[in-house]
Amino acid sequence: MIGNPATDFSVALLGQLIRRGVRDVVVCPGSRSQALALAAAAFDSAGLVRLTVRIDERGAGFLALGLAIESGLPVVVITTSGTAVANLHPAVLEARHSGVPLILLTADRPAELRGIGSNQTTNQVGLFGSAVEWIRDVEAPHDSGFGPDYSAELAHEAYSEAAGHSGAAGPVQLNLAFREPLSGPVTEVSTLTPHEWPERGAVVGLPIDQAGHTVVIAGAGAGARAEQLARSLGVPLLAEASSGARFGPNLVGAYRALLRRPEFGGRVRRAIVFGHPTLSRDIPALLQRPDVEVLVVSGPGSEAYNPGHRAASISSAVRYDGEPDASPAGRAWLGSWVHSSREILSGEGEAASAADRSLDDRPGNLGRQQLAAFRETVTRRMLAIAVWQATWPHDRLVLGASRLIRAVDENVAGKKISVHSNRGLAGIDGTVATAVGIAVASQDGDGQAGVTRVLLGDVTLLHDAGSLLFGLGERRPRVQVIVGNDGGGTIFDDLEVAETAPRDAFDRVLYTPHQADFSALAAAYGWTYRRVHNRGELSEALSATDGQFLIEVSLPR
Ligand SMILES: Cc1ncc(C[n+]2csc(CCOP(=O)(O)OP(=O)(O)O)c2C)c(N)n1
Ligand SMILES: [Mg+2]
Repeated sequence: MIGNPATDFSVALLGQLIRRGVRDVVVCPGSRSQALALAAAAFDSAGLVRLTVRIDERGAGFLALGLAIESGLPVVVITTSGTAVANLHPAVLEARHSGVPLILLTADRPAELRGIGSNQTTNQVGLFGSAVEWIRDVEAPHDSGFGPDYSAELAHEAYSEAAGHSGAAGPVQLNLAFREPLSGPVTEVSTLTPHEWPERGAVVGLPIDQAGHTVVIAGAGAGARAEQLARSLGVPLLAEASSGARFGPNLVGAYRALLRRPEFGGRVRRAIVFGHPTLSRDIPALLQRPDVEVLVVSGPGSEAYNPGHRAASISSAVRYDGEPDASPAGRAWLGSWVHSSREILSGEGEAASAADRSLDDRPGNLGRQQLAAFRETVTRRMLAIAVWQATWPHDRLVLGASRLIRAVDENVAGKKISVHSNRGLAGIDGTVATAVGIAVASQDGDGQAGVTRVLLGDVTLLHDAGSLLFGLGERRPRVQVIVGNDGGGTIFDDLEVAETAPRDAFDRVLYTPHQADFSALAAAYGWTYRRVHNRGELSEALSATDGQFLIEVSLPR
């Protein structure tokens, strides 16, 4: 029996993508893409894929990004034609720069309807420019069909290009033309035998013979391998908060302060850099010094981090087969960094644990000191540490761009938790959506998962307010959005321009003040809302981990 060509092709293509490893499909509504969307719904009903539906393609793109970050697998996004496609662009750029695999299925008009002013029709091929790794413009499926192998070939190429089997992982686009009738009944979706990918070749390591005055630096995307290398070498680990390596005995959390001191930063002679460090000026300054040898271990993105083009080598992995540096000089080098860092970071942690003890003791005898700690007004530093301390390995933490991620990076101690921040391009867009994607992917399954917390600024939340929306019937993961509200974008207050520009103009075009009512926003989207003023209220709010929770903390400008 011959069915509808659009639907038959959509079922075949999605089936082949699922067979190759796709587990998540994100759909945005539209007419031209209906065959793909209905096929995705059928695979979801059959339990062969996890479908998430969003009305806004910009948020949907970031949600897909979050799903892919958490699952490590390419995620399919389906949109209709026209501006819908362009709305994916911010997430596509972030995915490109941070090496996250996305497969965009963008529906389009067939050839005869392009370039003649048809409704909702633009040039979708090349729309993303160099931001997509790979693109195919596929003609509309027709009655005589594409032949049995065509969808398999397309799916195979798209999946392996996105997953980075022969280069960097990242976004790919299949621009798919559809001719009317745009869909028919989905007659059958069946279980497909999983495709076996060949083992990927072992990466050649870079030999590191001796450690002398070496540091390991971990930026975004570095992961646990940076921590492991620092430990094998017996050298200090300078790890950013969202590097995935902010833990272990060699951690130097207060790396910024120490890099500025001649007896620490001044004595570094070799730096091994993992991932993409973006949170301080001290690291790029170190890497550009002529007396520092720089070895770069490239991250998942397409561009290796190489400030000043000074890297002596860029490799995809480092292997060290020797023992940690146990010489007195080597141990003193490591010990002095770790010890001084712990000293710098210790103060706030003690105050927080005093307040936590007082929470546990209520309503019994609160010590005076504990009560005072409990009532202390929340500061940026306190907020950063409290959110970090409330987060455990089964939870997820997402940090928005701007001041709060820096407050976290400057103040938190080591802890082996999953922390993510979109540092590919450090946009303030899509933060809520990315976190919801991470929450959905981390909480589906064994029931062990905790809560996903998002710590962000007020402007960053307002930028992605639409992503607070869950349609009826969509999964509602446990999420806490914690917004530090200082009335606008205060990161710019630290720039030189804050001193030189006229105050009114500066405020209007950089600070961008607002009086948005976050409690009304939460109510509009069906989130629980709580405003907290002091440390005690904050720690109580952070421990309520069910449902969708918006916690607002007022911060001084
Ligand atoms: C998409 C995008 N637009 C603009 C910027 C520039 N930008 C960086 S931080 C910021 C303000 C953030 O304000 P808020 O979220 O309130 O954080 P705060 O600085 O106040 O802590 C802006 C506009 C950006 N990074 N990304
Ligand atoms: Mg702000």
